[in-house]
Amino acid sequence: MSERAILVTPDFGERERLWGAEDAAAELVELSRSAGLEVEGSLVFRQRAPSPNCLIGKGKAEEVRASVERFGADVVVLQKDLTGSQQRNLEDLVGVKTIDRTQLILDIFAQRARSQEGKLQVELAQLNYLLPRLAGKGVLLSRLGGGVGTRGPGEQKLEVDRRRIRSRIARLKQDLAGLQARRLAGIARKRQQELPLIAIVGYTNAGKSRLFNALTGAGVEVKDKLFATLDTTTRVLELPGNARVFLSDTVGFISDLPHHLVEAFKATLEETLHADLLLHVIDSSRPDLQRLDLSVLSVLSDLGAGAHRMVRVLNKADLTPSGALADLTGPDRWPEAEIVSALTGAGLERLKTRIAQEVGRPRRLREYLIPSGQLRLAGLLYKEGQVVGREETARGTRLQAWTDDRLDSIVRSRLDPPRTAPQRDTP
Ligand SMILES: Nc1nc2c(ncn2[C@@H]2O[C@H](COP(=O)(O)OP(=O)(O)OP(=O)(O)O)[C@@H](O)[C@H]2O)c(=O)[nH]1
Ligand SMILES: [Mg+2]
Repeated sequence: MSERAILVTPDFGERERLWGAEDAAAELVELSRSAGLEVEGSLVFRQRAPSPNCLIGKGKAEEVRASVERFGADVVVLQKDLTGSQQRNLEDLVGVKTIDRTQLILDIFAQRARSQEGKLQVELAQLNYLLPRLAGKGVLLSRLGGGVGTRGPGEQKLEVDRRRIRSRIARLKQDLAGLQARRLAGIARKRQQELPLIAIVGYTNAGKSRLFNALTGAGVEVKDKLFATLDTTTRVLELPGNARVFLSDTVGFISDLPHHLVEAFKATLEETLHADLLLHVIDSSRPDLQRLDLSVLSVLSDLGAGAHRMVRVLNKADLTPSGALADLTGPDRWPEAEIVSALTGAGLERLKTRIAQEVGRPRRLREYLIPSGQLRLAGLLYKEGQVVGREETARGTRLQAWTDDRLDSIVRSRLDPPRTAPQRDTP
């Protein structure tokens, strides 16, 4: 029987946050369902500041307890991360097991991990999460029974002291390094075949695997759940004009991805780091796609793939009104984006042609210093190249952009106009 959950999203009015409490709460519902929980209720409330003692404050905790009792809930899920002591205090106040968003995501990963590498990576992330939270004699570790938030590297394995956890972490890192070496050798072999490597990236549930299957005929699992895919799959993709490339599908990203997971899954994302081109799949039907786009870019830059060449692919076009699609590909949004539906197959031939063009016309990352009087050149770089960095300096705007040789020579020729005024000899 699945566990019943009450979800709690406190809103501390953080100004720098990318998303509002309602979006955060909606995503927590999706995450909870993906973890196999039955969501009985979701509480969202404003609060001036986090309470150091139990994060949401005693009064709110009482309200949560009332909901827990009304619905006979087994677990409370907090949208914000808890410290070890906040978690214990809150559990005392609400009367049931309490977990935070990071634990929930770790739990989904633990449920889904199939490959040996995936399992080791999840265990590593879980132990790294647990380690600083071990207070005194492992209250956290003494929990028994299955269910979300208690699944883990195995309860017996957790019944050990910090030192043993540390040595387990060291061991896991070693084993993973071995697997990673093999993975790198695999990538090197692909390189020898001299086929470009194209990696599909994007927010979880954007339709990456479905697109991958539609393009390559592979049978990667597709699910309307978050984090359906945890492993990387690579296939050869035939393109128009007899070109061939490697295409890979991999784990999806999410806003505020727990950094332990990013660290642990670096090896799985190795294909992404070595890719010649990223296909950034976006669910065009989501109203908050701008935020998701920024989240993906931020994870990519955390990984060190922030400057990769990228084509945005607006997927699920069958669900999106054509007016909205036209806005998305308007001049001030993503004019270079491809519109597709992995479900109906619309746009896939165009996408393949585009991939063939991109890999047939190699671009390099170059730097340009555009004087303030020549900003039209910056516009050209934005339009025809791909600008990945911008910095205002005293001498003008410094842009880092992917350009092919043709665009590069156009920009450079206009940047350094030959002096028209003849040099006068000094008398
Ligand atoms: N209507 C529609 N649904 C789609 C389309 N592409 C994917 N989906 C659905 O969206 C859901 C997620 O698809 P996946 O391919 O598993 O998404 P993903 O990006 O691989 O997700 P993760 O592996 O969880 O990161 C599934 O229910 C798909 O059937 C599309 O073009 N149109
Ligand atoms: Mg997938």
